[in-house]
Amino acid sequence: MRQITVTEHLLVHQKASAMATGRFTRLLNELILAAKIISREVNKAGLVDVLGFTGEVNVQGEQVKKLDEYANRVIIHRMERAGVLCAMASEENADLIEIPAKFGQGDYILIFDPLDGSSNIDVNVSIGTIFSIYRRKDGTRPVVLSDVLQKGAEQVAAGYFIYGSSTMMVYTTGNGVHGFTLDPSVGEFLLSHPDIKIPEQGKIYSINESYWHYWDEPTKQVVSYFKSPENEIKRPYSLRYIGSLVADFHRNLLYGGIFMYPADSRDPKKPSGKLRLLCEANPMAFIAEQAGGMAIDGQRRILDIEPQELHQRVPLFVGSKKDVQKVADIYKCST
Ligand code: P6P
Repeated sequence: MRQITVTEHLLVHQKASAMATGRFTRLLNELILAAKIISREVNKAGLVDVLGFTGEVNVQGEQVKKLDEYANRVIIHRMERAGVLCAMASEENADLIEIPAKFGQGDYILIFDPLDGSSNIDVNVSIGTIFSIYRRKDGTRPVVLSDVLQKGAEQVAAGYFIYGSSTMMVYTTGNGVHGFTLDPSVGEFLLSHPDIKIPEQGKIYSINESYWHYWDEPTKQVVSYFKSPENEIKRPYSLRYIGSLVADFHRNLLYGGIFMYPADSRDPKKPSGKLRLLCEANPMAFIAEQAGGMAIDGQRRILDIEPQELHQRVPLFVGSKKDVQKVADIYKCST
C-alpha cells in the first residue's frame, strides 16, 4: 500500500466546508506532534524514573501518575501555541484552560484526556490519549463555559492515540474512521486501517463485573444476556476487559463487541458511573457511529446528551450496533 500520512489523508478526504482553511490541519498536526512526544516517554517508561505517583490528586480524585501529568503538560504547551484554539478542557484540569492572548486564537475547542487508563502504566498495558474537537458558535466575544458544553453530535472531529505494541492514531472528521500506525523510523503516522467498520454483531463484552452487586436489576439483565448460551449468537460472549478504555474500545472496534460502563451505586458522588461525557464517551461515541456502531447511556444516544458541566459522568454502552441495540431493548422493557 502506498504510504499515506495523516496530513495527506486529511487534505484529500476532509469535508471542504469544515476544514478548508487549513487551520484544522494545523490543529491536528500539533496534536500529532504532542502524541509523538508522549509516545516516546510512554515507550521508555520502564527505563527512566517517570513511573509512580506525583502524590497529587486530579479533579477526578484519582492519584495522578507522572506520565499523566507529563502528557497533560505536553498537550497544553503545544496546543496553546497553535493559534487555532479558543479554549481547551482536560480531564486533568478542573476548569477551562485559557489560551494566552499572545499566542493568537482560533475558533476550535479541544477537549482531551491526556493519558487515559494511566493506572496501567506500570504494568505495560496499552494506554491512550483521547481527543474531541468542536467549533465555537459565537466568535464575537471571549469564550465561556457554555461555548464548550456542546452535545457530542456537534463534534467536528474525534479520535485517540493508543500507545501499545505500536502507537496508532484513530480518528474521524465525520467522513468515516481511519487508523494510522506510527512508523518510528520516519516519525510519521501512516495509513494502516482505512475506513474502519465495526462488525454489526460481536462476540466480546467488556465490563468490570466486580461491580455486579452495585448494579440495578435491568443492568444485571443486560450483563446476564451477554453471558447466556441462549443469547442471539447461542453462546456466551467472551469477556475481555483490561481497564483501559482506549485499549478495550480499540479491540472491540476492530473485532466487534460491546464495551459497558454502567451506572452503579458504589459512590453516591458518581451515580452515573465513572466515565466522563465530554472527554471519553462523546469521542468514542462519534467514532463508533462513524464506524457503523452505536453508543447509548442505556436509554439515550450519547451524542444527543446536552452537557450540564465539564466533568459530567455518564453510563456508556458502546460498540457493535446489534449488541448496543440489545442493551437499549432490555432497558426499554424494564423501565
Ligand atoms: P474500573 C481508566 O482509569 C478509566 O478511566 C478507563 O480507561 C477505564 O475503562 C476505566 O477507568 C476502568 O475503570 O472501575 O474498571 O477500574
